[in-house]
Amino acid sequence: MTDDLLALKNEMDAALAAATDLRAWDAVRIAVLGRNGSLTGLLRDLGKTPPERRRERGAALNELKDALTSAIESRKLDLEAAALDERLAHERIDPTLPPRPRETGLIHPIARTMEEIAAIFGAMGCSLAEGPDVESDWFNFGALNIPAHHPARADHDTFYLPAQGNMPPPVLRTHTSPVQIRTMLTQPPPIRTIVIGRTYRADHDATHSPMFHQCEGLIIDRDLTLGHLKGCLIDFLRTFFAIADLPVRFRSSYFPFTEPSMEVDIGWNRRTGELGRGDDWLEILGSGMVHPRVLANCGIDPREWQGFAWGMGVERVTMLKHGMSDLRPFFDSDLRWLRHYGFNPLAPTMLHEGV
Ligand code: 2U9
Repeated sequence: MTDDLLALKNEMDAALAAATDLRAWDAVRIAVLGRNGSLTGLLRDLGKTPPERRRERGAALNELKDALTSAIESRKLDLEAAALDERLAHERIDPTLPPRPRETGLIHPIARTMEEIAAIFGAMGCSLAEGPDVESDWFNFGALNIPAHHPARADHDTFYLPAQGNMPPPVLRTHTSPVQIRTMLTQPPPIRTIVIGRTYRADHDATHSPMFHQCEGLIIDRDLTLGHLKGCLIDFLRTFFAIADLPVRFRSSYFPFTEPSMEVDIGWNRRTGELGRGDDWLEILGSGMVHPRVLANCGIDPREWQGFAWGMGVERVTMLKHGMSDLRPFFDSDLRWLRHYGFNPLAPTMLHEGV
């Protein structure tokens, strides 16, 4: 090896010995073998060597390159081993710590449905509103065009609370509609909102619970038509049940707070319970154009603004989606049932796919 190559070898050996961590080691490697490294430069200049000395010079350079490469690699192994020794010397295992518990928590089917409904209508631009469970007679009934003695009151199996003074007794809300009344009173239109929450009716059997959950939506805008209502609900139902061609039927109905009103059915097979196929129809939600008197009750001019609204039972759509026949286990806290029907919080769902 010529003097200049020997000098380079010595210089690099010294630099490698001085490099006491992997960062410094990498700097040496780049200074020698990198694109602008000293050895790379010498190899590049080989062409300038007189032809009679080129072969000898080339062989010497290759020999140097092999020596440098193996010195660099072996220094890396030493430094890695030293780093590991250093870490192990400081790491301690504490045998007194308890074992990590297995993650066993599951999402309740009602909670999962509420998340899914919120995600779907959220993607359509709806915000999520909340309100109190105890409501005045006016918010629960009067503002919704259900005055005292209206026959619709009899359908609600209302829980009344003790009256105060001359006021009508407060009630446990029989539907989530009073939250929409509150929203209209506090927000100027246009409005796109949904409410998902607890509601109460004095009724208890396999398909009714005195406390159940409703989801209601309210859209207020100019020039709204039944076509907007239909498109919105068809899109929702097909996404929620994950059936792209789910048959949806709108059937004329009556609610005091909407005019016209429609119940919404989906296609299914009554015998097998399969949704989306078969010649039978299953009622799934109620809907309609917001009654002009309800808008006026909230200070919204019905000549300028229209609204459409819908409502559905969260337990009912959950039972249909997952083939459950009894509603009572939702509230029994039976761990065997919860383990069977609960959802793994970490499993990917349509919510993670951005609906
Ligand atoms: C405002 C105006 C109108 C909400 C609506 C229904 C039709 C309906 C039932 C479905 C099953 C209740 O859980 S259930 O028993 N709901 O059929 N709900 S339209 O209409 C509104 C709401 C708020 C201000």
